Amino acid sequence: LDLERAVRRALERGEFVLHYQAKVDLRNGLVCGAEALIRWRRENGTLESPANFIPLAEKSGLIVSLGAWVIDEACRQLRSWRDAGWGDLCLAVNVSARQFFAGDFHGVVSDALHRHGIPAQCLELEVTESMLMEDPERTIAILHRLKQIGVKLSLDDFGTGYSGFAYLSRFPIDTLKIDQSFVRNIVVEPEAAMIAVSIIDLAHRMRLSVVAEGVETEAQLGYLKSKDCDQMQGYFFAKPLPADQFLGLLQDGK
Ligand code: G
Ligand code: G
Ligand code: MN
Ligand code: NA
Repeated sequence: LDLERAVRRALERGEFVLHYQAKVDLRNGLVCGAEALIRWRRENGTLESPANFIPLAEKSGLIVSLGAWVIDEACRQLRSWRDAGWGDLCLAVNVSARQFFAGDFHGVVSDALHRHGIPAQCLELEVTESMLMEDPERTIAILHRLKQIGVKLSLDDFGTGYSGFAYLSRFPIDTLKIDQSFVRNIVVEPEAAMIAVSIIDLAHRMRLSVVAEGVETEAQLGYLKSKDCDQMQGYFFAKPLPADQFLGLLQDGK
């Protein structure tokens, strides 16, 4: 309960920040976007990982306002990068179940886009399979409303959830993100490689794009490229960075 109060106060005081992890287009090696990941800059200067407060924010319902802040802040940041000449950049934000199913999620998304003048296709919402399977029919309706706005939708941590092919084909999504657990072992475990390759193949047959997460080595990168994976994210290229350092990364790659 103390932590809950602290999170609420931190939101009022503006102690949350977003870091940005590059997404790289594997065809040309260029940064095509980033995933926004929240951090809590505490009074004593330490950066708190979301693993330590997102679950609590979900339980208490604070995730609804915290999540709305994340979407607004990501759009604000994207506006400033677009103004600086980076018009092709896309930003992805993570969405949690309680936030997704809360009354006016659709309104939160469209308001943030309008407030900052961001084309909808530049914003991507990352949802997880397990979250969508809580109530598939309601989920499909919400996903369709979000698609009407024009935002991109991706399935995060793909391969670790429960959705069968029947539902997968009914979710109006754009992208599958191969879970880190497969990517980590991709060049050492035939099973992990087989799963990753199957996900790439499945995505392409469904006309979806596919992103590998957690790429840490050149060997993993080479393997994914040889299997026609579209994009990658991971420490091999860049860790999640504060906004100014992410901009530096963009400028260096120019
Ligand atoms: O970078 P990492 O330690 O940032 O993230 C840990 C976990 O927190 C991941 O599962 C990630 O998806 C989640 N996470 C990071 N930022 C957000 C956010 O803004 N909203 C939600 N719901 N989850 C987030
Ligand atoms: O659940 P989601 O996929 O959104 O969470 C992303 C998490 O993965 C964040 O905690 C992020 O910091 C972390 N991450 C990103 N790239 C790598 C990587 O190359 N290796 C590892 N171990 N973690 C990563
Ligand atoms: Mn994610
Ligand atoms: Na993931």
